[in-house]
Amino acid sequence: MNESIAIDDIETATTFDAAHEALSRQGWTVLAPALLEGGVRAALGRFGAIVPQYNGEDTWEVTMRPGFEKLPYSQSRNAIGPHTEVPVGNPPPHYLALHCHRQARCGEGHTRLADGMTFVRSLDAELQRYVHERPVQFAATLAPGTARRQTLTVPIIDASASGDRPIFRFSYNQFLYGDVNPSEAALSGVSSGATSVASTRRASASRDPLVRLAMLAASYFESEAVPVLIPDGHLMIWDNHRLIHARSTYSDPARHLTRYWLQ
Ligand SMILES: O=C(O)CCC(=O)C(=O)O
Ligand SMILES: [Fe+2]
Repeated sequence: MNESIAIDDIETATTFDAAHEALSRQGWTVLAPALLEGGVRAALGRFGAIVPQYNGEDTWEVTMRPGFEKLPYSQSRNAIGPHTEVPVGNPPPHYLALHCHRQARCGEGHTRLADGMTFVRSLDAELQRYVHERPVQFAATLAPGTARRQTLTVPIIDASASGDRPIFRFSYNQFLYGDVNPSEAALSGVSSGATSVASTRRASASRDPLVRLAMLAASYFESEAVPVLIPDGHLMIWDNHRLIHARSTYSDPARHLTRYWLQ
């Protein structure tokens, strides 16, 4: 196996000023290891306050764990469709960060990023109106297959948010399968109530705006998203109110990143 890792053609910030500039210009930045010498938490503190995640803790390990082999989940090696983090949050975490301990050596496992508003401008007028005006019920079980479910009903572009910019929310999983963290049953379109909604949606794919949005985002990501293979020891931060992210499938079981949420 090739132990070196090709750093994609991405700019890496070597000062905090450069990182802040990139974050406000393009919505994301990758911090070089030199900026993390005082600790990852201290570096993150320059961008926001770390807040707890679904597990109630400040950190979440993005690495393969048994039990999620068939799911589009952070602790699997599967691809994850275009989404924003915690769309049921009000507000969702403002920034997301991934600290890379070891990137996949298989040539895949890219974190992919695209600007939500730029994606929206690629849509036809009817869908643009839909994302601005129509309230959508976002729904997330805390982990696949568990019982606790949160919902929030807001337009995909929420202009009523308190900041100076709208908040963009998106979930390929939710729009196709009815939940941000779909169970295996929801993915295969059998059993539970939520699932019959999902299969009905897929059946009427051409008419359902959410299904169309999921499909259009997936193909938009193929051609337009920036694929970032965060190098070992680096930290990527992005604006979760503005960017959509996704992940490509990978095979290397040693890929390991730690995820943080900031407000
Ligand atoms: O594995 C990745 O690159 C990102 C996974 C993801 O979407 C997340 O942890 O929020
Ligand atoms: Fe994510």
